[in-house]
Amino acid sequence: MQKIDFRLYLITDRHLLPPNMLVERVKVLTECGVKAVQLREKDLSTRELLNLAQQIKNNSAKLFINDRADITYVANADGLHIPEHGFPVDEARKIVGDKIIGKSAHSLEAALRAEEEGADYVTFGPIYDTQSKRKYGEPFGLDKLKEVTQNISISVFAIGGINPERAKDCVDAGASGVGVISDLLLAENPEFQVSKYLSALGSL
Ligand code: TZP
Repeated sequence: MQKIDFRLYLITDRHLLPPNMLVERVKVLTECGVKAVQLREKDLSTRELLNLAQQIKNNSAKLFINDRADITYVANADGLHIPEHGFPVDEARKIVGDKIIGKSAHSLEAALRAEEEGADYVTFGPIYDTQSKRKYGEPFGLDKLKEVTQNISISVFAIGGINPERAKDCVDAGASGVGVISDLLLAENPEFQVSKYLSALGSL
């Protein structure tokens, strides 16, 4: 199993930012201490996504690609993140070998299945209300998070409506870390915001 050596996991959504700002924003956040980034831009062409991946790859953080084993391989990213109903992990490994593979889980059953398939981590959520609540469904809350963290042994990243205070509560519920979109991408003071997360999450 691959070692997950980060607690703060930035997930992208370029639509939250002004046009063409994503690469710069990710660069700033990684310079502030974000150690893992998932490129989650589901509406880009293969060529556009590859281009973005290659630009973001130059940062010091680990790079994960959402749902695209081919781009993970070609861009030599560090890992692949598979949606709940995406490739089974063992099939994805035919393309990405022993790179890190994570999977989204929206239930305990899905988290158990991901672990059994050989995923290195899961994201579980939404834990809290998110800005785009309808898109991600009703929030699960900390009790459901706890149920997942108590029943699987791979790393669990809590996702959905996370902020630094909530990150601490998620870790207390057994999460290894948190996946964050808007609270990092839209932070007015990225350095301060990242430092709040890093102190809330603690060291590995
Ligand atoms: N999966 C569950 S909630 C979510 C995803 C991708 C979005 C989280 O976004 P935010 O802005 O960090 O609440």
